[in-house]
Amino acid sequence: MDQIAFITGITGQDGSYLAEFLLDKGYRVVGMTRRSSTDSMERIEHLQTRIELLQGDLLDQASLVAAIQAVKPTEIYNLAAMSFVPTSWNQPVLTAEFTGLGVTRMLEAVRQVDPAIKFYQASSSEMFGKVREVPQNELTPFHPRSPYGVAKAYGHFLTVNYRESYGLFAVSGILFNHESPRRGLEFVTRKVTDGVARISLGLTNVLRMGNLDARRDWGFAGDYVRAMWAMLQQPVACDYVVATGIDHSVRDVCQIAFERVGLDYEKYVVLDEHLLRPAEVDHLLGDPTKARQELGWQPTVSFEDLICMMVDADMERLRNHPVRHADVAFASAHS
Ligand code: NAP
Ligand code: F7E
Repeated sequence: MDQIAFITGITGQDGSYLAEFLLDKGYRVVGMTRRSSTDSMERIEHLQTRIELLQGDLLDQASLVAAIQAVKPTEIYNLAAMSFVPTSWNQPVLTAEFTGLGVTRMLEAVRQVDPAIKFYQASSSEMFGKVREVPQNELTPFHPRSPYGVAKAYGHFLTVNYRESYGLFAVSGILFNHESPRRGLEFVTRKVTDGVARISLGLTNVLRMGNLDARRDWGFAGDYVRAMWAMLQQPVACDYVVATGIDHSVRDVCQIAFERVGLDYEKYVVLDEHLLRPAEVDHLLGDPTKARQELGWQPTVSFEDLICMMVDADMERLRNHPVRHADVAFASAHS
């Protein structure tokens, strides 16, 4: 049978890498996009002749049912969400609608249209929040620390519940932070690599940052989409932690990124208290043993190589597209 993948959130970082990966595997790839007055196709422009796009919104049940009926997918990857943690405090209800209830709407649509469709839910290490143990694995209890984390925990349990209640092949991938040159400008790695490039090119001389001591387990997004696919190829549906098993601080990100262009981060990085969070997740470190053993999954890009890859890409972009400087300055001032 032909493999058909339906990806929500295809215009996002992970959606773009996943679409590339599945096209290379011979899938027909259909992505869901929401209506916008501006173009959000930047990350998938290079794939436009190879993928199909369909309009739909996680807030609109009928649009999800209609899309799944039209596409008849064999696999659904539910990547769409409001994914920026600080925004979830400013827009907690909308975050719950997109990131939490959106999962229910997708699962209900699957149940209604064809319960044989395999379903991947993009869950998050943010569910561990105030961690109960280090490192975190599939059995570690959750203690989310933001409306985003709470909404993701809801989506996770709902996915498990639909698997147990209705026998759906529904899996929850508990992914730790993963980054790339396509990462949104407001997330910390990309904010730093973009800021470093701007400082190196003489466009600014300061980088305002929040908590430099927070620690995360950062990997490369291109590696993580392989794990999503592998989960749907297992004989039995279950949940997996996907992580590198190595943690670093935000300070490490700064140090490596600035060193890449021959600069000392301490001369440019300034603490901005407005960037501290109402409740911080201090330390996330994943234990990817189950993914390694059952999925045969391993990361291929080291933390150092990831940050250097991102700095190099931002240097190249800002050298070649000076028109984007204004956008970048805006994003930095607001995240
Ligand atoms: P991202 O770059 O922020 O992309 C989010 C995607 O969701 C975009 O395509 C966005 O579309 C779409 N979207 C948002 N609201 C929508 C709605 N109401 N209806 C339809 N589409 C909507 O996120 P990402 O980094 O690729 O992450 C993918 C998923 O994995 C997310 O669910 C995220 O929460 C989760 N996750 C990410 C990480 C990570 O480290 N990256 C780790 C764990 C889990 P527009 O382009 O129109 O905005
Ligand atoms: O922050 C600290 C900040 O925004 C990482 C999302 O993909 O991963 C992501 O969530 C850390 C936090 O990612 C700044 O306080 C310091 O401790 O890059 P981030 P996140 O909140 O971990 C999880 C797994 C997801 O699921 C989410 O969707 O960095 N930090 N200074 C800063 N963070 C930002 N953004 N900006 C700063 O200036």
